[in-house]
Amino acid sequence: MILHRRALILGAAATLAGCDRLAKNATVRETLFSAENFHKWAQRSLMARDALAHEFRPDQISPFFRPNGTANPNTPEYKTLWRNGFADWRLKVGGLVDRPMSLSLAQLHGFRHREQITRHDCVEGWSAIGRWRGVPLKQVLDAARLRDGARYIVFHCADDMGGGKGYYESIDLTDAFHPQTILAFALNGEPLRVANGAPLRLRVERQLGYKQAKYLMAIEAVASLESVGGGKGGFWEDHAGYDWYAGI
Ligand SMILES: Nc1nc2c(c(=O)[nH]1)N[C@H]1C(S)=C(S)[C@@H](COP(=O)(O)O)O[C@H]1N2
Ligand SMILES: [Mo]
Repeated sequence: MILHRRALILGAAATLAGCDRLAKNATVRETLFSAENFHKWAQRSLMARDALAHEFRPDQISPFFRPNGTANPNTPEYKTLWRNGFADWRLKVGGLVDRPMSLSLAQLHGFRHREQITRHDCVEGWSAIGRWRGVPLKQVLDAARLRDGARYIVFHCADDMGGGKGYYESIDLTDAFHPQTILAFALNGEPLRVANGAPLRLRVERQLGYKQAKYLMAIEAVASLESVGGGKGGFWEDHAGYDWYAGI
């Protein structure tokens, strides 16, 4: 299903670019969905960036939301935060903003919430439907006042992916301000479990599983992705050549 939809997107891109045969080549495909080229392509294509992801009925919710990737960061810092029920956890909001912030969970709960029942699709070939509740990212960005030069939002996570470096991901402002893009603190009516990203994780519903950063510690507004990790905008983008734009 995912592959089929992605093939359709790819087909549309190829037609627009006028190079059907070339686009089937893996290198061209990677280049097409890198952060740099994605914008040019999206502008020329007919893709509606603001369309909503499908929302499901409560009876369609999966009985179990399978954890994937890191299921517990297990670092001394994270364990300390967890033991205290995340009372000392703070989400740092910084980079190209006029008002840097450090938000507690209680403060995040004070923003307007949104709830959505959506399907999570992992590239590894499994899906799960869950009811997410959280704060639209737009609200936090509006409170922090993005500066003119900001073009991407980067998410920094608590899990150590090797050498003390955490998982990280990024999205552009179109996705950052999308109504279904939320900083989620609850899944299926319960506070987020550690396995699913406690205390806070990103939901960016038009994209694949690896974009849904768990264990958020900081969000940063940047002008370019060059200085983020290896420069491709995300942990798996840098380490496994995954597309930066993982549209579904
Ligand atoms: N911090 C962090 N976020 C992450 C990952 C991870 O390993 N660390 N894995 C990603 C992948 S590949 C998927 S499919 C989803 C899994 O979310 P879940 O554990 O709630 O199922 O989280 C994504 N976000
Ligand atoms: Mo995934």
